[in-house]
Amino acid sequence: MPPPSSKPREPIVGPEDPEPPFPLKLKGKVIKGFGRGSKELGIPTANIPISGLSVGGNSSLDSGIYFGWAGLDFASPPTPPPAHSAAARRPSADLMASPPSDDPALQLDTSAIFAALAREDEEQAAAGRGRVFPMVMSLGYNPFYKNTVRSVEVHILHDFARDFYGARLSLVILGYIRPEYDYVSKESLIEDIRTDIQVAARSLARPGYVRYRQDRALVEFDDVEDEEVGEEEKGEVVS
Ligand code: ADP
Ligand code: RBF
Ligand code: MG
Repeated sequence: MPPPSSKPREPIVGPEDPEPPFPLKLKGKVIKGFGRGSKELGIPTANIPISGLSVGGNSSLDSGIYFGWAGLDFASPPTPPPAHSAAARRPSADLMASPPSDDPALQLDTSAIFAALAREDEEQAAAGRGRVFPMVMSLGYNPFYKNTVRSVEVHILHDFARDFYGARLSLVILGYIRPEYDYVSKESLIEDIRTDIQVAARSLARPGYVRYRQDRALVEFDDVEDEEVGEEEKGEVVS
């Protein structure tokens, strides 16, 4: 599906409080993806096995772009950054700083809101538990790249010093942003993803959504399977 012709995007999506089917939950270990996120697009995405979708009975979830919270457990050893280190890129920080604008929705400094929330987590992080971050998630076939298997990819709105392949990731998905599109150019795909990051940040900064950061599922990882999955291609195909 092509994107609607250069229509301006809504700055915030969804109702004031998440409504069914949200919240949806999903967990998995961070695996190797297609190797494109950081290198080609400048936007790293932590891929988790698609089999994680069936855990909460979500295997029929529509493809598209979603937002919510991500709990990350670094208990598994972090891997050293590859040559094209994702950590060298900092797309989210720039995007969350509020740009000059007359629209009050666009003046929101979401990075300041999330920094304050993160400070509340410090004690928990020091105790060795996971930390919670805002996230935007792509579920689907990446029509621009014509993938043959469905994938789950999460961009976390935080600048990490290093990669975290093998870490356990727990998602609480709270809303839907848009369907996946095909694009005329890589640049227009990147532009839309950057807008998704801003839409996710603003949408999540509302009290009805911030509340879900307390969900225990985000910091409890004991139920994440210890399966070794090498590459995205090995993921289970869910149609
Ligand atoms: P792959 O194709 O293997 O998924 P990417 O280029 O998409 O590679 O980079 C993803 C990796 O980058 C993640 O697995 C993670 O280890 C790391 N990473 C660093 N910063 C982020 C971030 N903000 N969001 C998601 N992943 C990140
Ligand atoms: N790929 C597409 O082909 N079409 C899309 O509309 C699309 N939207 C995305 C939105 C977000 C927020 C993210 C993180 C990724 C999106 N992708 C999309 C996937 C992108 O092509 C993929 O992350 C890279 O190719 C790396 O696997
Ligand atoms: Mg990726």
